[in-house]
Amino acid sequence: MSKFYITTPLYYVNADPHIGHAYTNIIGDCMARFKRLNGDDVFFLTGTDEHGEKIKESAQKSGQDIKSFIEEKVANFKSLWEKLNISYDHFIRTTYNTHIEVVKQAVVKLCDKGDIYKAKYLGFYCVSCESFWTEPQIKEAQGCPACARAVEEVSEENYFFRLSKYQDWLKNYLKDNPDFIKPKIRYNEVVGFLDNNALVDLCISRPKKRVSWGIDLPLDDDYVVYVWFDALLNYISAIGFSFDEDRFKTLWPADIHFIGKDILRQHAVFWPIILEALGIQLPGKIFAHGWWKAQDVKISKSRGNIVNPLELIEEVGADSLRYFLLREIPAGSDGNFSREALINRINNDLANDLGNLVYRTLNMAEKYCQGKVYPLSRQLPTEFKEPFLNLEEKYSEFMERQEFSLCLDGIFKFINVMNKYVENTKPWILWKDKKNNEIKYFLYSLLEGIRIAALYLFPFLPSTVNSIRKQLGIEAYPISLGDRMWGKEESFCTKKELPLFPRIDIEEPNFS
Ligand code: ME8
Repeated sequence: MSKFYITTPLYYVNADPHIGHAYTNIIGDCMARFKRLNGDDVFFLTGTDEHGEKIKESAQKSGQDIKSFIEEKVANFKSLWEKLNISYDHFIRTTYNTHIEVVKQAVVKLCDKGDIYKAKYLGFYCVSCESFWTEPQIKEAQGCPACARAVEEVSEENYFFRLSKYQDWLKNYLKDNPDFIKPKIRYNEVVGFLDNNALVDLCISRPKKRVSWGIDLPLDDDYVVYVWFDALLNYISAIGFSFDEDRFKTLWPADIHFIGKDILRQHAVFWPIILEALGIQLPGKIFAHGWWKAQDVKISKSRGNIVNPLELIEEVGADSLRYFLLREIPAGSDGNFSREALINRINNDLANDLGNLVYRTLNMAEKYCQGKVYPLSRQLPTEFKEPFLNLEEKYSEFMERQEFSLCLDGIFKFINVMNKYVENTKPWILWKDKKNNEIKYFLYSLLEGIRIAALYLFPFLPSTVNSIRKQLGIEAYPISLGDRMWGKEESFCTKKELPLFPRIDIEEPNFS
């Protein structure tokens, strides 16, 4: 059993979570469940980023004091994760004392090493992205290069971290570790950036007279720590860095940081350099997924085009939403969210293909065998061979590469071959001709196929799979990828329930 440490970004608590936040945590959860299914010892971290100007401004606008504003938002994130079945192991908040201490220690250590200095900062700041930008960057993008909003001109004394000192080291590290950033397009983006630009040292402080909501900078009472320098350190503070060394040694390095492509620079440039400067091993992989858009515009609170995951869960259920987000686009690409596409996926794949297969198989098991299926032979039907063996070979590979959509494609090919098997076998004729052994073999093959397809589907549709396992009468033993071989289950005692996915009317209110 090997450990596997997964992280998501820490979301800003300036607003309630939207579909984009849900997406990253669903991806993280899918990976966590796959790894657990595989027998690995998973530690899955998520949490909230609670300092900085943007949060203070939002609290002020809401008329609440900052602490109760944040508590309310944190509760909303946690409640969404519960509704979406996000199986995180720990929820880190950047306002935890343990985290604050780790941030302060990191600043002191880097300062002692000579990697921090004080200088005048002349440049631009985007409050929405909490990011510093140079004049040429602002001129070229005509606003914030990340979000296109107006930026503030800043002229202030600040503390800087010597990012530039590590540029060659990072370039070499990336050349030696081509799988460090995924997908490839994002790796190329970072390598290209480092080849064509000189890194500017990172400003790691904000004067208290401008930004008071943050961690006190241990070097100077007039400053707080810049929110990104604070937040990135969560990945080590959450697992005990400097205060629970045994735990830290067991879990670090993180095996995969899931992020959106909007925060690639912070994770693929700042973070590795901070770790290197602190003498800490680098994480295994940074996976930057694409954006959900609405009519080609990135979904975000400030653009006013958010899609509320709670309303969708209410209407279609958590598993259907998880399925759609993981199936509709490859994780590295952008995609447009539309209610029509969501409903079509649910009706076609989940209600028609999967739901029908399970329902009619259990129906037949009850009608022809009173739910008790004991076959004479447990041979894999010839028709199943191709999709079944393909999954056996490729499933783990797809999952390890975060190719969730391809993986689902393979599982649904198998499901559809089973649906065809029902149509081609014509069991009602076997029944009429009293071919009991053939009927048992036919039903066993379907139930065994459903059992194995459900195993593969577990990371994507956890509640649905639990229901399928109950209906197959196999819920008592723990689910494990080790049980995916054909013929493992000797017989089935089924307990049919209602169809898994009722069809949804396309004419409901539009959420996009
Ligand atoms: O950046 N499509 O927090 P944040 C897909 N606090 N994913 C999206 C998305 C969209 N339209 N919109 C947001 C921060 N996301 C920092 C992170 S980590 C140490 C600090 C997801 O609340 C995606 O994962 O702005 C993106 O990277 C993240 O939310 C940004 O969340």
